[in-house]
This record gives sequence, structure tokens and C-alpha cells, in this order.
Amino acid sequence: MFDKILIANRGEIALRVVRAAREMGIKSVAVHSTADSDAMHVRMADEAICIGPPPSGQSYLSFPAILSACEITGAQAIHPGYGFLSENAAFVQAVEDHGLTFIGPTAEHIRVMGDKIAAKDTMKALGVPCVPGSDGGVPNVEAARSIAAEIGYPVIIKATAGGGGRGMKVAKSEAEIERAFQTARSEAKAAFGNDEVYIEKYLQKPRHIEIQVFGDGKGRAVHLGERDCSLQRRHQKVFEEAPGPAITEELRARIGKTCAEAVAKINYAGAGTIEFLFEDDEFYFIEMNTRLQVEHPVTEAIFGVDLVREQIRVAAGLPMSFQQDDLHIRGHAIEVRINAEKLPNFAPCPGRITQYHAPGGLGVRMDSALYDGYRIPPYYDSLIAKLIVHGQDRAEALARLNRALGELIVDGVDTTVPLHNALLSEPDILSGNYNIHWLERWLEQALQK
Ligand code: MV4
Repeated sequence: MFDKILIANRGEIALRVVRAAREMGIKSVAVHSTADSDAMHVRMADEAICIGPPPSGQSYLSFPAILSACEITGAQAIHPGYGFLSENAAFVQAVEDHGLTFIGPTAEHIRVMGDKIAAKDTMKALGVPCVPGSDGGVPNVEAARSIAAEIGYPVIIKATAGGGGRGMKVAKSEAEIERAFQTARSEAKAAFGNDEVYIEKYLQKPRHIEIQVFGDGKGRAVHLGERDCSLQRRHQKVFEEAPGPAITEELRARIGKTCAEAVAKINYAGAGTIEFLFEDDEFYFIEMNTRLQVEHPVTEAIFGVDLVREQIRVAAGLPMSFQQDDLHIRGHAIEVRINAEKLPNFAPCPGRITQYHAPGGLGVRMDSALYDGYRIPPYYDSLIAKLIVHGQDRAEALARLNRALGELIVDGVDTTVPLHNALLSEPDILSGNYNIHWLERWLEQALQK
């Protein structure tokens, strides 16, 4: 096992990794920009090193700064958290070239899944159900028109280098295909320097269901059920839950087995998420994320596992501490993302926290790097806390969420807490009756009032 790991991240996720490491008897090294000298992850880690100025390109994304910090501190492995360098294949390669261990999958797995066409090809070959569409890239408008006619309108054109909602265009009929294709192409070229696009049947009212998988890198893998992350605004998740309100035990067992077998077959190492659109009781693969996700705590809550601990174990060459037969769902968990943003426009709202009080009690977990007097810097993501509640069933989790939000105090900046409170009085949220369009439609309505 490692004696010391470096955490190439900040905020609540850096703290999350410090906590797992400490419980394992592993020392942690925080890295930080000059804007984060007073950050909680810096205070909580065993050691801290300043790696550069506030812009993340010169600090949290700087290969030389992070690799030097490992060298100086003697850290043997790097946990990337999410975002930043977590899905950067070149970084993984650089880490390995320096004789260090990346806590995550191989550079090759990250590269393949980062190319959305290659990811889909791979998954399809492994027996994972995919959205009907083009086999690979679509070279020109004529090909686009012919594939669209075959699969039927509406269709969606996506950039192979995209993902997370960037670089997509919908065509509702043949009249729209040429424009959609050209726009998708040129936007992809401008945004990613890669104009390759592919086509899929456009699903009109799906849920976003993602399956948590975990592999040991040696051909063993498990699944830890699904999360329903359909409640999103501009491709940013707002509210996530596990298990999914629309997913039966039978559906979970079937798609879970397919996913676990797929990642076992490719010797996938560590945590991964296989994203699906789910409509009319069918799963359609869209993307795979080769990292620990923001919303991993809802899975941890219902399975009673520590996913970061498992990531560190597997990176150190140890076996996973559970097999599929050991994994059973207990109850229901919900996470809400608390951002320092001003409603109704969700404008980032950095500033000084004048008062902070975290909720507690049975079934409540607050993952946050906030403290009284903390100054939220303006340079980074606006996520300041994740409130995760766990109950014996969905109704108890919802009641607990309502209670915990009532206890929470975050003064000095605007936050998305009022949104979460409002959601908790919506019948569709209380009944689990929502899809990927529900939140944006509801926000539009709320704004008109
Ligand atoms: C789709 C889709 C409908 N049909 N693909 C958006 C993010 C990216 N991961 C995939 N996305 C979508 N792909 C087909 N074939 C609708 C979306 C989509 C979406 C997906 C998940 C969560 C929220 C979303 C919001 C708008 C569009």
C-alpha cells in the first residue's frame, strides 16, 4: 500500500480523498493555487504545496507543477478527483513515465472512452445496448441524410470529441439535416479541434440513468446499481438519487450484469460510470465516464461502501474488498448540489461565507469544504457543498432532505438552496415522475410567475 498520495484537486472532493486516505493510514498531500491557500483541503491534508497562480491552467492542470509536488513530498500516487486532470490520458501517461501511480484507469481506457465513437463501438462490441444510429463517423451531408432516413427522424448529431452535452444538434426532419450537420461539424471543429460527428436517433423523453461500475484491472468487475441524474440544467446535474425511481430490480440486475461483464472483459481498473438514456423500459448507452463522479455518495450510501478507498486499493494492486454477491442495496439516497449561484439566472456568486452551519443527524452526510469566514474564490466551479441523505425508502429520504435543508445555514453568498426547497414541494419530484427535460421546463414556468 502507498504511504503517501497526492490529491490533484480542490474543494469538497479533495477533502473526500483526504478522509479516505486517513482512514487507510495513508498520508495525503494537498496541492493548491495561491487563491486556495486558506482552503479546507489544504488545512486537512497532512502536507500542502502551492503549485501556482489562480488560473487552473497554471495550477490544478499543470503537469510539471503537480509532478514536481510529488517529487518534493515523496508521494507515490496521485488521486485526480473529478474534473481537472481526471480524464486526461496524457496526464496519466506522464504520471506513469515519472514512476508514479495514477489512481484511476489506464491512459488507454481514458483515451478510448473520451472518443465518443470509439466508446460506442467498444460498448456495442461488448454487448451493451446502444442508441440506434450511424456505425462510426458520418463523413458528409449525403451520408447523414441517408442514415437519418434509415433510422427515422428526429435525429441528433453529436461530436465524437464532445460529451457532457457539448456539440450536439437535433434535426426534426429532413429539412433540418443539412444545417444541423454543418453546424455540428463547425462547432465541433471550433470547440475541440476535431470535426468528426456521428448520428443517433433522438430520444424525446428519456431519463439519464448511469450505472456505477468498478473493476480491479485484472478481469474482475462489479456493478453498484444505478443513479437517476435526470434533473439537470444546461447539462449540470442538480439532484441525483439511487436507486432510480423507474428502475425495477429486474432491469437493474440485467443492465448491471451487462455493464460489469463489459468492464471486466476490458480489464477496466477502478471506478467508472456507464451512462444511458432510459425510455420505455429500455437502456441506450451514450457515454462512459472514466472517473469517480460528483454524485458517487448516493451509491456509497445505499451500498455501504467507500468508493475512494476501493480506488486506492485497486491502484495499489490489491483486490477489491467486495464481490458482486456482497453488494446489496439498503434504502434510498438523494444528493442535492449546493452551488454559490444567484437565482433565477444561476450567476456565480463568489464571496465570503459569514455564517455556516452544516446539517447533521441520522442519514445525513454533508460533503463540503466550507467553513465560517471562508472566502469562495471566483476562479473555479461554483459547487460548494453536496448534501446527501439516506433513508429506509424514498419517502424517508425526501423527508430527511427537507429536514436537513432546514438546518443548513450558508450566509454571505447566494446559493441554490431555495431551488432545492422549491423542488421538494413539486408533486412530480415527490413521486419520481421526471425526465431529462423536466427541470428546464419547470424553471421556465417558475420564471414566468
Ligand atoms: C441524447 C439525447 C437524446 N437522444 N442522445 C446530453 C448530454 C450528453 N451526455 C448526451 N445528451 C443527450 N443525448 C440521444 N440519442 C438527449 C441528451 C440530453 C440530455 C441527456 C442527459 C441529461 C440531460 C440532457 C439534456 C438535454 C439533452
